Amino acid sequence: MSNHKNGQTLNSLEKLNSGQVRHDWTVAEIEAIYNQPFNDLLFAAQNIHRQYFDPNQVQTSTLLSIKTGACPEDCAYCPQSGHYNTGLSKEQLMAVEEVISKAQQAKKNGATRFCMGAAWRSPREKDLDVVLEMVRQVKDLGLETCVTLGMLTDEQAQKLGEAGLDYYNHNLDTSPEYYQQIITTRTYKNRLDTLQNVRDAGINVCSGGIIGMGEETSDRYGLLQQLANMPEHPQSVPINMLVAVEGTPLGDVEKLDSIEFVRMIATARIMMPESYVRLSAGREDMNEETQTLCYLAGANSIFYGEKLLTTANPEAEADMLLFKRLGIEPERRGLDQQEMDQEELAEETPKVEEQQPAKPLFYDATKTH
Ligand code: SAM
Ligand code: DTB
Ligand code: SF4
Repeated sequence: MSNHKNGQTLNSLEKLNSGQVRHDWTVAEIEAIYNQPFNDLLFAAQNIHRQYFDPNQVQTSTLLSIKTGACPEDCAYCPQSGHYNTGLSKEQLMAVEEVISKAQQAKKNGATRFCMGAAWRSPREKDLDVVLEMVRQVKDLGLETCVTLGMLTDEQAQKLGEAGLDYYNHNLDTSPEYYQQIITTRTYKNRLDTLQNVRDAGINVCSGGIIGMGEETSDRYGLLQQLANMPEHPQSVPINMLVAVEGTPLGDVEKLDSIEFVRMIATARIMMPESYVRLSAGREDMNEETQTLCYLAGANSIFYGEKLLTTANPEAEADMLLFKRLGIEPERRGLDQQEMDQEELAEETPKVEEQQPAKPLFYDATKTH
């Protein structure tokens, strides 16, 4: 039996768990969803997930850091901030050809989206021109494109939209209240303005946050409230578990309880039923059972490939092996129709060796060899 004390509580929780697309969530409602008994929470999240998505498909994105380190911002979690000494070697903006060759590799490994990240406060015009070319050429490979470049002006967002960018990643990271403890070099409002510019340019929004930064649970509710009460839910919601990097102010923060992480995923799924919820950074430190619970809780997107931006991610092979054990298929939606047709044809056409007469299953002792 669940611990619902009376019919009233049950009814209101049932309503909250119903999978309605809403933009007026209160903190009390989010708290009630997040803290309900774990089995009830996962059941509700999985139910909603099934109303909106194929429960056995997960979208796969590969990340590449196209410009690494020496960032002027002071984000307390980030190994790339120039304010902290994390021993990271800095790299200038990569050449277009190099990025394209990495994208081709990612596609060969089965990713459908290629995300390019730059350690900038905001892009300079001449750098943006190079990124625009990367976006065009990655798109030409038949991959979905995503970039994360820091703050954008209206004009910069428009240019990215015109280049055909599919997603822009810009995280709110935490609640407005906890934000000041994490970043002082730009405001929460700056972030919301960039997201507005991205939306206005017709680009899909990828926005989420990080948990395990020493925040209160109320900060997690606050983050979810900000995300879900936007005029449109972000099409993609990355939930990162802090990767604690030595040398950053959060380098020795206490590790988050994995059940709390799963609760966060499930609550995001319930509040933003149409959005892809991405099980993002932190998987390297998560066992397979926790990741499995995240999929059950409605996570349906991952970063795929052995590296995030500067830190480790599980090997692609290990992810595929877990998918196989779980009967999960990588989503193919990001591919263009022609490629999906080709894949289908390849599946339908038996390979030459499959057309040979079947070998006898047993050794036939009546025959002389
Ligand atoms: N500089 C750009 C910006 O901050 O918007 C783009 C790159 S930045 C690395 C992208 C996101 O990565 C951050 O907003 C943060 O949410 C996430 N991130 C960075 N370091 C992380 C860490 N150590 N653990 C988890 N997530 C992290
Ligand atoms: C997001 O939400 N997580 C990704 C991506 N968006 C750009 C980045 C994770 C970075 C983890 C630390 C690192 O590898 O540097
Ligand atoms: Fe710079 Fe982005 Fe890292 Fe902040 S999160 S320090 S803006 S690279």
